[in-house]
Amino acid sequence: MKRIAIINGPNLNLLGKREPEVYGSVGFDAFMDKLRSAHPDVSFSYFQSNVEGELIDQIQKEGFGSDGIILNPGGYTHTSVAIGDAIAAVPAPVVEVHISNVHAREDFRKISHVSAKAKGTICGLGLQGYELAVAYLKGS
Ligand code: CA2
Repeated sequence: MKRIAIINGPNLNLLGKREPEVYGSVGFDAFMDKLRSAHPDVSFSYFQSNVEGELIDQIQKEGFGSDGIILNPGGYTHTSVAIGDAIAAVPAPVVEVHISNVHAREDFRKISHVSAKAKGTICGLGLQGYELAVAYLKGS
C-alpha cells in the first residue's frame, strides 16, 4: 500500500473557520475523511503545525518513511530557506500545494523557497489541488 503524507503549515488549522472567500468553507478534517474514503488503497498521514521546526522534523520523518509528501507550507513558503533545504534532503517526492492562487495575490507570495526543490507545484485550485497531488503520487 502506498504511503502518502500530507503536511500543512501555519494557520491552515483555521481552514473552514475563517476567510472562506479565500480558502473555502471545508475544514481539513472533513476533507481528509473524503480523501481516505476515495482512496482506500492509500495509507494517509496528516500533520499540521504552526511551528517551522516541527514542519521540518515531519518532512524529514516522512521524507524517509513515505512514498510521497503533499506539502502546503503556508506563509513559510515565502520565507523559509530551511523548509526548502529539508525537501532537498529527503528522497520522497514532494508536491507543493497552495489552495489560493499565490500569483494573483500580493507580490511577496510570488516568491517560494519550496518550488525549486519540489517535484511540482499546484496552486489556485482550492482543496482539489491536494486531490490532484494524490493522483500524481499514486501514479509515480
Ligand atoms: O493558498 C495557500 O494555500 C497558502 O499556502 C495559504 C497561506 C498563505 O500564507 C500562502 O501565501 C498561500 C495562509 C494560510 C492561512 O490559512 C487560513 C485558512 C483559513 C483562514 C485563515 C487562514
